[in-house]
Amino acid sequence: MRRLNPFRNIPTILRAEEIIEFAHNRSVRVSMKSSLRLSKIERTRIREITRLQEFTKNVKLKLKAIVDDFPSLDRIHPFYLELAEILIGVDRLKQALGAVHNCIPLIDDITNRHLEAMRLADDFRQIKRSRSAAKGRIASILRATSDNIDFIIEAKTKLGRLPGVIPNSPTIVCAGFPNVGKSTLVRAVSTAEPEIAYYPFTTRQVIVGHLTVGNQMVQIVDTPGILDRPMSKRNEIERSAIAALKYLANVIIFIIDPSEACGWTLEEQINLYKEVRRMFVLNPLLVVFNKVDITPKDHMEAARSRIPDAFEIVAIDGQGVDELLRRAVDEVDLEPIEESIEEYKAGLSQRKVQSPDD
Ligand SMILES: Nc1nc2c(ncn2[C@@H]2O[C@H](COP(=O)(O)OP(=O)(O)OP(=O)(O)O)[C@@H](O)[C@H]2O)c(=O)[nH]1
Ligand SMILES: [Mg+2]
Repeated sequence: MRRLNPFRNIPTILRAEEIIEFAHNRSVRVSMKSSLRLSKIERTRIREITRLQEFTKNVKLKLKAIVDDFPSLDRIHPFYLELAEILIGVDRLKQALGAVHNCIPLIDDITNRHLEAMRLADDFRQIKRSRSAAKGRIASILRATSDNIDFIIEAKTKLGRLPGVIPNSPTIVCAGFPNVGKSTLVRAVSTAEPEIAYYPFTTRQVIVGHLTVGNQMVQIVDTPGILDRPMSKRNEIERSAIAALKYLANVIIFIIDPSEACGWTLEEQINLYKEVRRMFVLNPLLVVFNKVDITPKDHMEAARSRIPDAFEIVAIDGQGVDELLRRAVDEVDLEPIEESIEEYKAGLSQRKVQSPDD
């Protein structure tokens, strides 16, 4: 099954100075059979022209690789596009890729003009000066765009750390305030190994795990805690949790800690629950009271009176968890997934029919 983080396998990107050095090393290494019948100036001309061509070829190769190896932002899964927007800024990224791409015709132009001068020169020092001037000007172009290259490298590093999601796999997303036990639940039931700690904001990015419920393979997503505040005030970590809810969730498990050991009141948590409910009206959403093992009786009663149909679990020892997961899987609307499998199969057999090899 294909796991999909389109940014994970981008090959190494060289920085501006590294490209200059790489291309320079390649260009001075070109060896030529020198014919004794040629005059010194002609031998110099051929050697210097070849060196400049080799230098340009390698610079262009590396610049083209930066642009071509970067996943097309217009075609990636919306979850990754949104994360790219949150973590990097899609417009700035497109602008950086465009700027790198635009260096190529400038470099061609400089190379062609200097090659022409080298072909016409009648002094070997002049030929060498032209070659060196061309390399200098190309290096300046690269240095002028080094901020863009550095930005693309930073984007590759940040986005490469995102989890791989399996598209079309039924997906449960766990959300709630910080410190309520989201990671404890996800870690207990799936392959994911998020860090768990007694303080808030432990989970700082979306984490994906897998589990089987009955005979159904399910993806479960742990998210960073969200605070009850306006969207415009939310930081990039909270906004990545919202992106997971928006683009990955077939079912949302909203966890509330009625013991308030998490550090937030029941009231604050219920406000956030209501907001999430409003934002994702169409998603099935299961409310869960976690930490019922340490919740005082009066708190428990208060919580039950506010949300009577909430599940009650103890994520640290698994109490109530199986039932919760079974319900979550029941809530996943599997129909669209079956449809997309059928579509995929139909596409395959069509391609087979069309294939000239068959
Ligand atoms: N008593 C009790 N403690 C729990 C339970 N579930 C989680 N905890 C504790 O609550 C604390 C927070 O748990 P996490 O799983 O890290 O919480 P989180 O919601 O992922 O927190 P962030 O990543 O910061 O948003 C840890 O000390 C857990 O051991 C539970 O059912 N009972
Ligand atoms: Mg966590």
